[in-house]
Amino acid sequence: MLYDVEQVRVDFPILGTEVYPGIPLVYLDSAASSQKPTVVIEAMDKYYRTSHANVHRGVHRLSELATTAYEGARATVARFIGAAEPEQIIFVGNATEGFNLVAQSWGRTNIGPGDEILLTEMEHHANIVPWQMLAQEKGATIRYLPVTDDGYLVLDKLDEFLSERTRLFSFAAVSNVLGTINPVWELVDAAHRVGALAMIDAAQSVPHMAVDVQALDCDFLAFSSHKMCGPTGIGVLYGKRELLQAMPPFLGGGDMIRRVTFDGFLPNDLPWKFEAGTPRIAEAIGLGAAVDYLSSLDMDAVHAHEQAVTGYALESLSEVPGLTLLGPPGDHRGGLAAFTIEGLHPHDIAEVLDKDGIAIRAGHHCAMPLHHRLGLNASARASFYVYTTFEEVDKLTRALHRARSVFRLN
Ligand code: 7TS
Repeated sequence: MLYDVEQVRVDFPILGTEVYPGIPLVYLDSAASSQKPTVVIEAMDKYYRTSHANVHRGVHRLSELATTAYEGARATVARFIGAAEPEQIIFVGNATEGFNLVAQSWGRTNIGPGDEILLTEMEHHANIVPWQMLAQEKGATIRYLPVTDDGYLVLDKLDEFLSERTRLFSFAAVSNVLGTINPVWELVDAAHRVGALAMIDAAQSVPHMAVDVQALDCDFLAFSSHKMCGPTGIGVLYGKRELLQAMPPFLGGGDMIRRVTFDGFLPNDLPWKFEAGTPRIAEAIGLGAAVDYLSSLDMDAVHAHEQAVTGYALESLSEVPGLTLLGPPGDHRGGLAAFTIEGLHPHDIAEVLDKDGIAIRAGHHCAMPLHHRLGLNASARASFYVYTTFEEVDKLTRALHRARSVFRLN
């Protein structure tokens, strides 16, 4: 089922470049943002060269071409995540905007004093702060399902944390720090049992594994294009039709209206009700090309490749003296490994690795509360994707040994 990774690497021009003279790029930061294949770069280039105009308004040929391509990308994304209809795909700026849209539109109409929103301790700030803003305004309470020291959600406590006061349970399918793959079905089910809605942060799952929103029965789901071979500047919010239908617009302006008078406006139909102003046309086309590219690799093969690389990485990293891996042991986890090394600051690790052309991330990875829960300020994180090789993992491990000797830990 695995594909030829060397063949895949040829599709990504940046992977053939050198970071410093004679030092090839070893890109291990795809959880922050993935690299882009030629098909995506060319789809956007071709669009600008041959068919750019504003969408939904002109009767002229170019506007028709642009509209068809833009709406075609929506249909492609809908198929990719198993949505019943393209109208349930709202193009937003990124996953972050997806959460803000739901918090501001659904949340401000449905959340009141005393209501509870359940999150987990492993969330990215994008799935914390919008709810904190909402809770502050509405007098609602946010609760956090705890994580164990080895990075699993404490599922035994679900019944304690969910109640008839819970209006929404929003959680990551895959943690961007721990790598934990959460039991999404079970969590959605648990939310529905108490009458709450379930929102999935799919920023680290949709790029890496097959996701079917109808099978999951989630109410909302958000992800970003730039982590899945697509361009920056666009993300997706999926929602159940009846919920989206009932929600007020998030941003106002052109395109999101059916009619405007001096006294008021009539909102447009889905999905345009939530897409105010000239939309992200080239970005949607790029995302559509990225989805086609990933589909051509096959998402099960992508997942299997990452599992193999991650399993190998966990084994190799365990041989680095003083290294502590964050998150669950074993290889059934998302394609990333965050860690600390005794006596070395994560930023120092990242700096030493950079000299070898190895890009990793150091810091709190936008999950400060989780790091706090684990008693850390920061960690180093290597993350893997469709193009990561075992040799790159070897380079990472060698460089970590080198980092220890640079700081005289050997
Ligand atoms: N949710 C998760 C689980 C994420 O990993 C990220 C980005 C987001 C939400 C937000 O995505 P955005 O595109 O809206 O910014 N995570 C990371 C990361 O781990 N390192 O850099 C960005």
